[in-house]
Amino acid sequence: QVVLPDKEQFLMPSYACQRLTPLESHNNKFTEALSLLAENAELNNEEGRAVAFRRAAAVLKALPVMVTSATQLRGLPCLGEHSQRVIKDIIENGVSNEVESTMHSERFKALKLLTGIFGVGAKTADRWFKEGIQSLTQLVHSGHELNPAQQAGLEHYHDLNQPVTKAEAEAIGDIVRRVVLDVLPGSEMTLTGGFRRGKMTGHDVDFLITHPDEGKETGLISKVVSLLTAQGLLLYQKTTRNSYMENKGRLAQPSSTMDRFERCFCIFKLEIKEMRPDKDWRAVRVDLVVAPISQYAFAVLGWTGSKLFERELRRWASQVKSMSLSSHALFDIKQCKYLRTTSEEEIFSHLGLEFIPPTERNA
Ligand code: TTP
Ligand code: MN
Ligand code: MN
Ligand code: MN
Repeated sequence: QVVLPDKEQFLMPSYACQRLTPLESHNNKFTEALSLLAENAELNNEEGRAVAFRRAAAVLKALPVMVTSATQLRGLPCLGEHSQRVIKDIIENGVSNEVESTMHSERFKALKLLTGIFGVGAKTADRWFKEGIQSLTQLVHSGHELNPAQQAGLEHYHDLNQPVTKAEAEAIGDIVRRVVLDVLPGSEMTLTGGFRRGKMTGHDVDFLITHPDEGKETGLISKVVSLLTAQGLLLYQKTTRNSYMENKGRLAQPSSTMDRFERCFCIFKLEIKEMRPDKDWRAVRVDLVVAPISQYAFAVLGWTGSKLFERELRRWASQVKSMSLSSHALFDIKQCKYLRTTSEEEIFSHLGLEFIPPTERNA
C-alpha cells in the first residue's frame, strides 16, 4: 500500500541533530504547553516522560509554519499519543485542560518555586513539599539546615531568577577574561550556552576556557577563582578539579550531561550602572569550565546546548553510528578508536551529519 504525501504534510527527520531549530518558533503556544508538561515530569522524576514531551516540543519548534490543523501532524516524528492530544486540545479549544490544571496545581507551583533556589533539585523540593513547605518564608521558618549553595541561592533568590541580559554576560566576560589572561597569558575564552545559540537572555552565563599549549590549563580555575574572590566579585563558588582520563573510563565516558572538566559554578557580583535605591550590584550565576585544547571542540559543542540537542547528538552517535560522544571525546566502537578533531564541523562530519550552526541548535 502506497501512502501519498499530503500537501500539508512536512518531511522531518527524527533526530533533532538532523534538522535546523532556530530560536524563534512559529508554534510557541504548543511548545510552551509541551515544555510545561516536560518540566512537570522532571519535577516528578519521570525522566522518560519528560524526554518524550521535550522531543515532541522540539519537532514543533522546527516546523516552518504554525500548526493550525491536526492533519498537519501526520507523518511527523516523535509525536506520541499524549503530545498529539495536547496539541489537538489547543487547536480546538485554545488551551489544554491538562496543562492548565498542572500549571495551577499547588504541587507544581511549590516545586517550581523551591527548585528556583540555586542548589535545590527536584528530590529536595519534593521532600520539602511533602512536609508542607510551599513558600520561601515557610522554608526559612522550617528550621531545615541548608547547604552553602542553598543558603546563597536563598539569599540571592530574586536576582538569580531575573533573566541575565547579553550585555551583562559580556560585562562579566570582560572582567573574567582579564583575570584569566593575567593568570595565564595566551588563554582563550568562549561564551557558550544559550548566548552562543543567539539567545538575548539566559538563566546564567557559561564560559569555556582553554590554552593552545596542552597541559598549561591545568589548575587555572583555582587561580582565577582566588583572584576574583580577592576582588570581592564572587558571592559563592564551588570549584572541582578535572577528573577525566581517557581509557580509564569506558569509551567517551561520561555519557550523561555532567562532564569531568575542571570547573567552577559560581554566583558573580556584577556592578550595575543604573541607580537603584538599595544596591548597585546584582547576583548572576556563572559557569566557568576549563578544557584541554585536545578536547576543546567537544567541550564547545557539549556546552553550547540546547540540552535536548546534546542528548539527541549522543543518541544519534550511539544508535546510528555505534559511537560514543561526550564533551571530552568521540569514540568509534566498531573501530575501537578515538576520533580526533579540532573543530565542531569535523565532529558533525565524523558523525555523518550536516553541520548545524549554533543558532540552529535551539531544540
Ligand atoms: P545551561 O547553562 O543549563 O543551559 P543554557 O545555557 O542552554 O540555557 P540558559 O540560558 O537557561 O542558561 O547549560 C548549557 C550547556 O551546558 C547545556 O547544553 C548542557 C551543558 N552542560 C554540560 O555539558 N555539563 C554540565 O555539567 C552542565 C551542568 C551543563
Ligand atoms: Mn546557560
Ligand atoms: Mn538552563
Ligand atoms: Mn550553565
